[in-house]
Amino acid sequence: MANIIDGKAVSAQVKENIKAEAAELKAKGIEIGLAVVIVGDDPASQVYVRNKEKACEYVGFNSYKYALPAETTEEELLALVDKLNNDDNVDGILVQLPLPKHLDDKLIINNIRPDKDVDAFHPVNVGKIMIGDYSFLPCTPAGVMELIHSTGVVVSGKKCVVVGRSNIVGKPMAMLLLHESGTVTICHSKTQDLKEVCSQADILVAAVGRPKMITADYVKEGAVVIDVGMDRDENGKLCGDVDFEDCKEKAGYITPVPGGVGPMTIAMLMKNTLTAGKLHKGV
Ligand code: BQF
Repeated sequence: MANIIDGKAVSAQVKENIKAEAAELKAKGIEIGLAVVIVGDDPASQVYVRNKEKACEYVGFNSYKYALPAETTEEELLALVDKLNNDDNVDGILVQLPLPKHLDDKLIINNIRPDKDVDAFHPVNVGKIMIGDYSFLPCTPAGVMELIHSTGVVVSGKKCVVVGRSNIVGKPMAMLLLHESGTVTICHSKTQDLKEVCSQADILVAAVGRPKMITADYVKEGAVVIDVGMDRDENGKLCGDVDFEDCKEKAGYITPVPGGVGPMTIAMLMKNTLTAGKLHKGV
């Protein structure tokens, strides 16, 4: 039976440290603020935004929620982003993705001030990640790294396989593993012999968005298996990209869904917001 990586516990520890630091800053009169913008009424996005607000409240940040109707125009959204860019109470700006189809994610992100871009999606921050010179790490890959560290398994020299090549998870994930000297393979829908490639991995990160596609035959005995998926199974129940029940005996360490990567994403957002706040306030 693998060790189950408790993302809730690891994230609680991260948030505890941030809470202590936020309290110290508050004693010096410095408050940290995160603006969260949500457009439309996608139910999953609403849950995620709620999680972010709750985390802010827990660690002692001010959170400013902007819930805009689905019909919001590009001009209106850009005007809000501009206002937040220039608001000294706002250290971090997060525009919840995906946006409704008539709004261009890329255009909106490009207009967020890079030093307030706590998701690290702005091209300036993406570029900084490539060269290993960053203030913000993208929240989900950063959370995955923390979970890997929590196992005590060292990345250096290990075979790492990332399944999925999105700009939000797969690509930056591969880069962070590379920064720690992993030997990294990125797999995707055109990869041949995917099972064979995955089953060589000492560290396997699944971020494809296909429910339970990673079964035990994709997993090397004793591997670290990290599941970034937020999928629904045939009964509409939340599950990951990894078939947890099938893999849990073979893996050395494995994350559950829920309670694995998800809580870490939120904790890393709080970490980035603290970093942004300290930068802005010259701490
Ligand atoms: C948990 C996200 C896909 C697309 C856009 C805790 C979250 C999820 C799960 C959460 C996610 C996923 C977020 C759990 C934020 C992670 O207990 O397992 C927290 O709120 N997430 C997002 O903002 O946008 C997404 C996944």
